Amino acid sequence: MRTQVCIIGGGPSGLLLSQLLHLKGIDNILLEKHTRDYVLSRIRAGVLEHGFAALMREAQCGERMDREGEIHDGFIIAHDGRQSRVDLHKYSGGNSVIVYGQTELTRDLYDAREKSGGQLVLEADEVQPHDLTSAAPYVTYRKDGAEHRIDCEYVIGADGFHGVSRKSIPANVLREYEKVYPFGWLGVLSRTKPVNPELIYVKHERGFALCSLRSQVLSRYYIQVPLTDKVEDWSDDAFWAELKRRLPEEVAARLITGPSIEKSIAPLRSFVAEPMRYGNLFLAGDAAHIVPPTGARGLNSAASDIHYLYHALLDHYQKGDDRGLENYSAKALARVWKAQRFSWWMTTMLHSFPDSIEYDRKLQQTDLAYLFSSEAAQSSLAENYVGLPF
Ligand code: RFL
Ligand code: PHB
Repeated sequence: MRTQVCIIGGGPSGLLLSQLLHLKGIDNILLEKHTRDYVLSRIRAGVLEHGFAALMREAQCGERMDREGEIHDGFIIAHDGRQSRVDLHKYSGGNSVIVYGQTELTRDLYDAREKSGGQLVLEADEVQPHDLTSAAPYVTYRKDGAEHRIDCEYVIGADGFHGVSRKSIPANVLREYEKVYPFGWLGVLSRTKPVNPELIYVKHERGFALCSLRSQVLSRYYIQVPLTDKVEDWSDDAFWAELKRRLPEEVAARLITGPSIEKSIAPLRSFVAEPMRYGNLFLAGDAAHIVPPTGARGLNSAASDIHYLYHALLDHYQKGDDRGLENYSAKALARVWKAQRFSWWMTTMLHSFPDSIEYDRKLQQTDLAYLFSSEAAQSSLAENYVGLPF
């Protein structure tokens, strides 16, 4: 098989790029290790920045997002016995975010790719890129017991944190930066009415908690847990009881609980791999960088990579201009590091750290006191949360 662009990974990054390129007549094949149902079963992001939403519309996949997604103009931070509202709209110059689940967005992208006859290979095993620094790279994989080969011009590594793409960059070229946090988030999805119309981020001495939602009948809640905890340790009743202990009393009193329809623990990690290009391989999304979910930046950072990569490939194929491809890594990383900084700051301000000293806890309190006493500080939070410009 031969194509212009071979995309490894059928998560939101790979699918979005595949669809955008397809609409501009750039031939591409996407290889995904798992089934579509498996990819859709992973409950992840819920908050989309407007730049991401714009890309979904450009990909002609924004219709259901615009119909069913909820526009949020602000969120609450509960801390030190208070509930303080961050007015995103006011402090970001009229912007907002859209609450629309990654599962639904990924479903929309799969539907669009399938409707337009996109070349998707699902359950592709042993995917391996080759000859990445030559002008004729290729990707091999196994499917139904047979070996296949795709010759292409560019390989896009959009295969997430555990993918094969980043691992194909030689160790003497790749530089990795990593920070592992000493806790994880236990998340529960339940078919219940959300406790609040807006998200509530909770800083509590027992640990962080988050009340989020997918729709008016579907809630998503998280609590900070030690890394040693296992999902099996947490019955639904234990989860709800612990969440209630961390919520402000009047919020806990109106919390509607129900059986969990998904429950999982995600460890919190910050990670960046540099450079994001090696020869004709370009990394995008979680394949190159991870943030703790506190700032809702992960999927949104993936979207900015796709924005840069899409325009770079368009310039290459339509105008013969390679400057975008040459600058891709530096440009993407500049924005990636800002998302890293913001996510680290939100995480540090709102979580309980097992090894913190009294001094650290005073600084956390002061960070929040300063935030809600300063319009400049709230503007800084708001412009990062709604998404810095691409
Ligand atoms: P994905 O979604 O991991 O997709 C990668 C795909 O590649 C496939 N794959 C392979 N395919 C072929 N060959 C191989 N060798 C392969 N290895 C892997 C995988 O099967 C998969 O389908 O990466 P992508 O597309 O870059 O998307 C990134 C986002 O998924 C991620 O950043 C977000 O989910 C992060 N995140 C959030 N981001 C936000 O912007 N806002 C949020 O509110 C938000 N909340 C979250 C989150 C992530 C969470 N977890 C569980 C990590 C909440 C949580 C709890
Ligand atoms: C979610 O709804 O899953 C979610 C929302 C906001 C975050 C992280 C996760 O910061």
